[in-house]
Amino acid sequence: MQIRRFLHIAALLLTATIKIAAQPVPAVDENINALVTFGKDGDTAWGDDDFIQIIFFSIPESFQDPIFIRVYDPETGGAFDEQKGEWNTRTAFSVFGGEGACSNEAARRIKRDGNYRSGTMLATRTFGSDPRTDEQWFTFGPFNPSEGELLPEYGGYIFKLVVEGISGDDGNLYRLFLSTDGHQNRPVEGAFAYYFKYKFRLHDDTNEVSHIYPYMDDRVTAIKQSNFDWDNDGIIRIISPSKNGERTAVSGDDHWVTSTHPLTSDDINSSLDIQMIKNKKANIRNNNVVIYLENQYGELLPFYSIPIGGIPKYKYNIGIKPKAPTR
Ligand SMILES: [Ca+2]
Ligand SMILES: [Ca+2]
Ligand SMILES: [Ca+2]
Ligand SMILES: [Ca+2]
Repeated sequence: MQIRRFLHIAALLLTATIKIAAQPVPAVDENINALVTFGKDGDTAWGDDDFIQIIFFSIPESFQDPIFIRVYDPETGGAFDEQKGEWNTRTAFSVFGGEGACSNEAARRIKRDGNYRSGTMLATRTFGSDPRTDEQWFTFGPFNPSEGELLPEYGGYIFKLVVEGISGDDGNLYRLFLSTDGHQNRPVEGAFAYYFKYKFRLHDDTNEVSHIYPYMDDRVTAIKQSNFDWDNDGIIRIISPSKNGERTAVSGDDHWVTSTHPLTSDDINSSLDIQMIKNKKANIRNNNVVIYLENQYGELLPFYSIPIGGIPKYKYNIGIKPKAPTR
């Protein structure tokens, strides 16, 4: 990564994180109900393409107290989860730090066929169906921030949580929280999460709009978005300084679609607001989906739990035509 790009993102992160401490995943601004990972014998038509989810947490270098990674409803059974036949799913949650946790490219690829469990494993635990953790928080840690991988371009010390459905065919729904406390959710000031491929459950309520916030650095001239198993549930649109709701392609059942969207210089050095608006009439429930974004070089773009630079708004007034792309 170029130094200039680095410094820019670091500066923006700093600005964005002074006021906001946003460590729940899904994030508050995303308005997403839950993350989801199916057991590896799951049917991809239920919305998980590879039964693995990878989430990164970034802790500022200045933060020196222990941190905890907390998981809500880590088990698969009882409430909150998606049953197929008998509950028979086992999910491994593993926390990684140290060299290579994020810098190893295999951890940041769409295809999880390399060493995505790179770095040093700091903790791991496998959950089946378990009433003791049903609708309860389970805590990993404490971890010393310096056990993470120091990557200033990603904002500090990086921890990686790998969630793998190691057996069974049910859907494990869960939420995460990066905390300073092992018993309750207390945000780590200045920390945030990021992810390159995101798997989650859309709301059942058709009035809810979910969001993701990828950051556009100064190398991006176009984005290619890909989504999986959207079940044609409404529309996905892009809000940015130059885009007032440009629609992306939306997938149907059990397949990927992609669409490419050129950006203008107005969109650079800010986040996009990618909005997911459900079909009001179809009333699709239990809709699990996967989404990722690449730049024009095919490099994955992270989504951030804090919209870096704030939530973008279209900047032109009605009747004024956006200028043509200049890049
Ligand atoms: Ca089952
Ligand atoms: Ca449960
Ligand atoms: Ca669960
Ligand atoms: Ca789906």
